[in-house]
Amino acid sequence: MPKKLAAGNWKMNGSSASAPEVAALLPRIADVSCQVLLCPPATLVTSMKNWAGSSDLLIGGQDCHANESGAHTGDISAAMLADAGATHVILGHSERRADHGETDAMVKAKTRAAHAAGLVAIVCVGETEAERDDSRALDVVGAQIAGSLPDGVTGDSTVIAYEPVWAIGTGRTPTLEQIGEVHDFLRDTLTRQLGTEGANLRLLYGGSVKPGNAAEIFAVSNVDGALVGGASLNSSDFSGIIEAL
Ligand code: G2H
Repeated sequence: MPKKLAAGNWKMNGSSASAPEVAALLPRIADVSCQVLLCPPATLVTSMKNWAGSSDLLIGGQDCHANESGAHTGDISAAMLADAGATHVILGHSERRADHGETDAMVKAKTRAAHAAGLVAIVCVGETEAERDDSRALDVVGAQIAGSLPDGVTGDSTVIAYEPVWAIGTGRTPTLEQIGEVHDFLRDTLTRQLGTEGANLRLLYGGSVKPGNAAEIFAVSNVDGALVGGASLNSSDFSGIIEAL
């Protein structure tokens, strides 16, 4: 199993004025045993790489195009992210699926492109509130996993983030039992499909993770880290989460 992972998703936030916030994070992550990753907007990937200096802070993108290059105005490729200093990319976040109509097939193509560029793909899955109320959470994430992962996935190349859509940015989190049920299901499914590599894939929980709930979430079986949105924008909140991992 690769190291546990604390990943921050800055979404559409941050600017050159964010440098001091990143600088404040660096001493807090100097001695932690997990990997720490920040995914700023693409405009900040290279700057953040420079702000990280010789620290262990990893930098990632929030999306990439499935093609390597070409006539795709406004898009960026996985190779461009790697060239800018990224080692990871978030793919299939529910905000991309909702705002840009991303399907499982599109996420699969993007994941393949990320792997080809040497990036670790963080593939997001999660049910809506209506799907959970309808007792379909496991069916939905199972179908997303089946449709979004290309052949050849390994524990080093891919991370799965379970993010129930109704918990994202809302301050609401599932019960620990609900998180455990989905993560155990994901582990069983992936191990059945991929053998040892499925057992080695890191499973992150995402959705309103805060310093106050991180420790209890990280104690749930098969939770190997977190994908953190709002709380990753503040170095003190994010380091509080990292220190709980
Ligand atoms: C879920 C999460 C980060 P937040 O989107 O990906 O955001 O922690 O703000 O709920």
